[in-house]
Amino acid sequence: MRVLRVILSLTLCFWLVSCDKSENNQPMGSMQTGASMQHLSMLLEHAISMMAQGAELKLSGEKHGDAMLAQSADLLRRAMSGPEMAAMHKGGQGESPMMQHTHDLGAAAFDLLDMMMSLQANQAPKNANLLYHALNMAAQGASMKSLAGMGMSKDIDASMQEHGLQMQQTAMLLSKGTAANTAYQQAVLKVIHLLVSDESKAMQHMH
Ligand SMILES: [Cu+2]
Repeated sequence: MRVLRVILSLTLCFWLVSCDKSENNQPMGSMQTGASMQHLSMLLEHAISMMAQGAELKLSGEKHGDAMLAQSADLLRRAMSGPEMAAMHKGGQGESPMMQHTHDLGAAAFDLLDMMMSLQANQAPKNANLLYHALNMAAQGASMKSLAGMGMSKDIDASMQEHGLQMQQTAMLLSKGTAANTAYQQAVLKVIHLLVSDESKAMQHMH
């Protein structure tokens, strides 16, 4: 993250200097791309959090659960195949570890969402409530970390980062205590694991 911050500030310096001379015609400069990536991650993480809550409501027979799952699908599509993602791939960022991780997470989330959409209220998977709680915690923790990673507020960022990490550790602890016998349980656990092994880990492979 520190490296990212240095890169971002260098990019900002360069941008401020070059702005005097010419207009910046590139809609997706590298500073903007970094911010877009964090924003897309947050959208993705929010969609996953909604999925967890939607599936839980659906299993308890609430119609609103279906609406939440449908909205999650819209958000997932918006994040994963919107114009920002297309621009980043066009700009040559499709191969970055962070991008690959984001696509792994997106694909796992789509798989799980498919299964959630075909759930019936009377066939709750075992440990469903605990799994949804862990999934929600992992997603919200990741989201707090994504926001902290944008570096907009120094002191709060540190607290957000720390609490986000705590939530994810608890999510892992909870998910370790649940069985992974069915395809459904495995799909939930896969998303939790991908959320917890987030892009900051993927970034470490770069240096
Ligand atoms: Cu991508």
